Amino acid sequence: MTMQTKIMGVLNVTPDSFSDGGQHFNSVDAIQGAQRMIEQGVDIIDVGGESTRPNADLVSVVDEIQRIIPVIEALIKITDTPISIDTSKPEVMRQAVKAGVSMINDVYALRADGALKTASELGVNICLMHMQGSPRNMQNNPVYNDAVDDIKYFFEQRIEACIGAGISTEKLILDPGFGFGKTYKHNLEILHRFNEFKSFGLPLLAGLSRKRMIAQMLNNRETKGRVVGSVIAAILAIQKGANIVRVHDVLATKDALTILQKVEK
Ligand code: YH5
Repeated sequence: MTMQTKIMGVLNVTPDSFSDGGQHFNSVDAIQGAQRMIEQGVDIIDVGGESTRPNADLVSVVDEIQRIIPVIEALIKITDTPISIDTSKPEVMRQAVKAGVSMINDVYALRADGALKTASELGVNICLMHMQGSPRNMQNNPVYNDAVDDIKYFFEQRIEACIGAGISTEKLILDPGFGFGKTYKHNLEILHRFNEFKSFGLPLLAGLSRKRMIAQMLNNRETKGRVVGSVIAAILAIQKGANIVRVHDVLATKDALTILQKVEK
């Protein structure tokens, strides 16, 4: 059960305010970061050019493509490690798949105009993440009837939309989207009941790494002190059925997973 668990490493390709040329130094850092993750045994590299943190600035399609495509092209040359693209924009999906990525990781779950059709045409794997609201407003009083049931209803709707667009369910991965339009209480409930998302028979992805809910569980620890909390949260999600964990700290998570697998076989 835990044998097939995969570690997805987060590779942010966002502007470096200290570099004058912007793009160049940025790509070098990103490629070095990816190389480090590869050495540490990452299974999937998740390349993202648009910050989806609350209140982050929106990035134009052109900017996002200019940021991520050179990095993807460089990675494809140096590794066979599967690469996913963290985007909601159809044109970015197209260019990224053309450059060699094998998975779309979409925090909007293909709700942007043209995204369903594009993803269907591209034929790659797709992670459908749940988010209530948009990154701009999602943390402003999120409300659910029952967070897990409401997210399951959302998954039903999105799976139906994908099937309607000609996407095979074999391509789909589901993710409840920790921190995306959820209070601390909602996030804890979703982790506690994570196994309920198994009912779809699809692979599950959990992204808990370094998120605020980890800090909140640890009495508002600063970002740098969230590694141990993030690793144990990833392991708990795996024990509750997560097949992929999206993490910043690949080596630490890999070590924890190795221990889990030795114990559970
Ligand atoms: C996710 O869960 N998350 S980007 C705030 C943080 C730390 C980390 C306040 N993309 C997910 O990682 N894709 C992101 O500290 C994602 N699932 C999937 N599939 C947000 C993030 C982060 C935000």
